[in-house]
Amino acid sequence: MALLPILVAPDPRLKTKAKPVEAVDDDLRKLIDDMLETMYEAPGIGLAAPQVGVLKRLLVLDVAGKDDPPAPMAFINPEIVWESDDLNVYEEGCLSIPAHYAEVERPAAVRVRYLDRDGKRQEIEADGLLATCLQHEIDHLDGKLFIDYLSSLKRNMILRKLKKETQKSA
Ligand code: GNR
Ligand code: NI
Repeated sequence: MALLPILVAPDPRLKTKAKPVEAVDDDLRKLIDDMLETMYEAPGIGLAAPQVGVLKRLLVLDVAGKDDPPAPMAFINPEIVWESDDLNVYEEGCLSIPAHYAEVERPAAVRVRYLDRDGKRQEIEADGLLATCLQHEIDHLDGKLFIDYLSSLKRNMILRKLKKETQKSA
């Protein structure tokens, strides 16, 4: 197991569309385990491969409550095959946009087709936090961040601050 460095915006890799996973093999399962370890350590409830610089269509998440046992999940080549007409607003954060939060409106429920860590085809219908998190992570695979849903004024304010902080730590 290993912790992976998490990219922070603005990084061009976070704006790049990721490529489908070709083979669900031991190397991919090692990446999944490293991503889960990185997500738990951060801590976060989800992590997409592009956030650790791997431009593949892969994400992990765990939306279990604090007092519930861990429920790690991995989604390979996920596709939204249905979304509800009714919408939900969540206050979102992102490990690649540290210390900034904003309300984002998304479909309240989604149906997602994906491969599991054994390469088996699966479908899941999600609502609540899981639906929001899945959409947030699948957006990462398409080079999209939650700040892309905000006004350009708010987005640019956040990006300017992040740039300044990156310069300080460089
Ligand atoms: O840890 C995270 N929390 C979160 C809260 C609301 C909506 C989405 C998320 S995902 C985020 C981790 C992350 O950046 N995943 O890409
Ligand atoms: Ni994120």
